[in-house]
Amino acid sequence: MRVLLIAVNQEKAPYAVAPLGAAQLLSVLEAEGHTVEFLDLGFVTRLRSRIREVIGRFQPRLIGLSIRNLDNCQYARPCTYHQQARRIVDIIKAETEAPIIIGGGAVSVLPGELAEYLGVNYAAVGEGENLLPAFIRALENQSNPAVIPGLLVRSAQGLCMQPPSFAVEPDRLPLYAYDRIDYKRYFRRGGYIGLQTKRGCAFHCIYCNYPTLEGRRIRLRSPRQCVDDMERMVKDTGLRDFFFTDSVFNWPTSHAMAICEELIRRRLGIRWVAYCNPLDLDADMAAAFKGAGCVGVELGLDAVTDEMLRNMGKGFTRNDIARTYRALNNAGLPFAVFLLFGGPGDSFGNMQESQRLLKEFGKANAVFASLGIRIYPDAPIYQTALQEGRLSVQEELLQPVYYLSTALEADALAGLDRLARREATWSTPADWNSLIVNLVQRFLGRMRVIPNWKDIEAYGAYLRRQC
Ligand code: B12
Ligand code: SF4
Repeated sequence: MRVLLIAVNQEKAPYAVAPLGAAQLLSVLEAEGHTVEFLDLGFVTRLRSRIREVIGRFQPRLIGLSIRNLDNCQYARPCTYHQQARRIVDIIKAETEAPIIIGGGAVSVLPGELAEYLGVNYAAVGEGENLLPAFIRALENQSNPAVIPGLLVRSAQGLCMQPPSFAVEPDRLPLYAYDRIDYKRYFRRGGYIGLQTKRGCAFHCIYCNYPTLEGRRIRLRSPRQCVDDMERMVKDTGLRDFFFTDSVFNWPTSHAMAICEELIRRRLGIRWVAYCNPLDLDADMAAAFKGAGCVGVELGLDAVTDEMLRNMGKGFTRNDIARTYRALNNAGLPFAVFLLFGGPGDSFGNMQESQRLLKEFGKANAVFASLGIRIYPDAPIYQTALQEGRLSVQEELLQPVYYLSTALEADALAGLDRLARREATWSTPADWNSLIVNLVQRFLGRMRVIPNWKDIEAYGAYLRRQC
């Protein structure tokens, strides 16, 4: 079948992120013998004419839209992106009657709401590698698609959906179609080559919707296969900077260590960054990371005190954080810490204590502190918010709703900003949203200074005076 895959651009989204999911589906569909045209709207300015031109020339029988983001998840300055997706759907509908199926991170989070808002009849929840070929078969055979796991069907009778199966085995997947992504352009905007080494996350953070996106069962792509993929992409593109897009790269530990060993053995000269968890990030792992080309670790701590770590369901303690600080500093690995204040039981006193503790643990290159938890229907915090009467079941979550502990409701943002001003490495949404910081980030991206947060201390204080 002739399938047009469109990766919806997020004009105002932070960072330039290549459409990994859509490119993965492209390679799967081509392997099954379909003819696929790929349109990444990431850098397209004249949307209407570009979409019209492609549809006119290619005459697709099916259009798949990959929608990554709902919004920027920032309580301080919320910005929603679904309006852009609607504009694109309207342009498509004016050109063709081919069925439209939507998928991607944003769709998995709120499939019914997005299908209604966009006026499309098919939405995919979770991974698309089995779902999309099955959907095409159903269209070709004129059979009922409503039985396909993970597919939401919208009809005159309402919405009906089968739960997703999360049955994809990463090792069986062909490498995603990196050659159809204009990576050089993404690199000029500070981007990386993305690579996923596994699916699933076994942790239970109270605000997290990742189980809806990838499931809980951890499914690995073998270390050898991952490094084969990297080697191939380096050879073909000449680019060497990677971002491991796993929710937690260093878990399971043995998998992360095996990838490092393979990278060390092959000496590919690769630089990489990954999200990590402090649970098992000790001296041995830090040394392996360093040897394998890691240039930055992004630590998703959210909280620091044991009480708030427990309340947020993080599964590690402040002692684990202290050990990871020591290990990363001793290995000379740059790292950034991500904090998320405002969870159940949080208070200004806890924010101050968190800052004191982190200082005691040592030095991080950057600390990104934000406030307010975006509520998603499948995350445990949704139930807490309902029980506490902060949300009603009818609440429209396409417009972001944030959880904020009662003790932090008044003046919390200003309080966080004041706290951040005490440390040159700390920043808050007030900094990230400033024009000058964004210009500096763009410049660093263009110069390929990665990760762009590693020298924040050097210019952070100066930038603050300008903001
Ligand atoms: C890695 C990551 C990042 C990295 C990306 C690094 C890189 N170079 O790629 C960084 C740190 C830069 C980042 C930034 C942001 N991110 Co992010 N990120 C992720 C993460 C963990 C993985 C994304 C990924 O690559 N997955 C691997 C690919 C293969 O999967 P996929 O794209 O989802 O595609 C699969 C399915 O969705 C489906 N599918 C996709 N398209 C289609 C289309 C059709 C037709 C069908 C049928 C199926 C389908 O099939 C694909 C294959 O199985 C996800 C969470 C998650 N676990 O998914 C969040 C996630 C995508 N991010 C999110 C957000 C919010 C952001 C930011 C806005 C955060 C911020 N304020 O800075 C920015 C936006 C950046 C941008 N320009 O888009 C949200 C988006 C939803 C939402 N809440 O709006 C997610 C889902 C996390 C969450 N909490 O909900 N992110
Ligand atoms: S926040 Fe990260 S570690 Fe926690 S459940 Fe979600 S993906 Fe897993």
